[in-house]
Amino acid sequence: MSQTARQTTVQGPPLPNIPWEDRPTGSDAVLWRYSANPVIPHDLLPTSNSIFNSAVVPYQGGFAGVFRCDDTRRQMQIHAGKSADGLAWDIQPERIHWLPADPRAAEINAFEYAYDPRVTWIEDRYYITWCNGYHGPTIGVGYTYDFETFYQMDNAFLPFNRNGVLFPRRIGGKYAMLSRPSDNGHTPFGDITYSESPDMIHWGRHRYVMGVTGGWQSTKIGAGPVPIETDEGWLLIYHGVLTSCNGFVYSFGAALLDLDEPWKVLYRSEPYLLAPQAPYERTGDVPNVAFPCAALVDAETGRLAVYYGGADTVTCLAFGYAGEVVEFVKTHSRL
Ligand code: BMA
Repeated sequence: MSQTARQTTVQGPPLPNIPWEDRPTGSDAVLWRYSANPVIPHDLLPTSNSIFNSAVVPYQGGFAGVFRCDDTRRQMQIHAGKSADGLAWDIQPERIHWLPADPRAAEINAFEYAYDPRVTWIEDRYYITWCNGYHGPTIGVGYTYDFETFYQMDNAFLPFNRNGVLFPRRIGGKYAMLSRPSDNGHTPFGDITYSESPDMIHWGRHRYVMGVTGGWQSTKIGAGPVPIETDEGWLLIYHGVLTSCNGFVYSFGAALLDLDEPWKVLYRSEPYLLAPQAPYERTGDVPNVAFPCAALVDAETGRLAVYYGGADTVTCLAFGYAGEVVEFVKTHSRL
C-alpha cells in the first residue's frame, strides 16, 4: 500500500516493471495511448486473423496472459502467452485445451467458441473468466497455476451472459463476479450485475449494479478489467456503447464501487476516459472499438497500464495514474 500522486491508496503489490511511458508533453489526458500501439499486431501468429480483447497479469517477475485470437477460419479462441516486459509477447500457437476441473465439469467441456478473457490471481491460482459458447454465450470459469495447464470449472451462469469479471479477492467471505446478462446476438442492451459464490461454482445473491445513462454509454455497458482496490472503493474500468447511424461505438470510462457492497455505485464518470480516435481503434474488422479487458497497477507509484482491443483487430495499451483516474471519476460523476 502506498500513496499515489493524488493521495489515493492502491491496494496490492508493487509492480516496478509495469509497462510504462510518461504522459506526452503538453497533454492533460487522464489516460494516454502508448506511442508504439498496437502492442500486439493482428497477425502475430501465422493462423491469427486478429488478436484483441485480451487479459494480462504479473507472473514470475514478468507477465502472462490469455489472448483472444480469432483465427483465419474466424473461429473465436483463447490462447495463453508469456512476456518478459508486457510488450513483446510469445503467444502459444494452439488454443487453450481445458482439462475438466472435476468429473461434472467434464460434461460441459466440449468447445464451441471462446472470447474476451479476463484473468485474476485469487488466493492460490490464476482464475480465468471468458465468454464461453455453451448453447449460447455465457461465462466460462477456469484456472491455471502456470499458464501451461488449464482447468475448466462449470460455467458461472446460464446463457445468455457476457463480460464476466471476478473481483481479485473474496468480499464478505464470498467470491464475487460482475457480469452482463444479454442475448444471443449483438445485444442492443446491457447492464452490469453482481453475483457471489461460496465455491466459484454456485452463483447467487444477484444484485443490480448499474445500467446505461447517455452519450458514450447510452446503449449498453460491461465490466472491463478486474476491479482495482483503492481506499476510495473498487475502481472499475468499464466499456460503454453508443449507437450511431453507422453502428456501435465502444469507449471506456470508470466507476467507483463500494468496497464491501460493490453493487453500490459511489461515482461514475460522465465523460469517457478513452474513445476510438486513433487509426487502429477506428479502422479494423469492427471499426470504432476500444474494449479494455485488463489493467496492471503498481501500488507503489499508482501507475496504471490498461490493455484494450482496438477495432476487434489488435491489442493496445494506455497509461495513467490510478489516483488521477479516481479523482477524474469523482469530479466528473453522474450516477
Ligand atoms: C461485443 C463483443 C466484443 C467486441 C465488441 C465489438 O459484443 O463481441 O468482443 O469487441 O462486441 O464488436
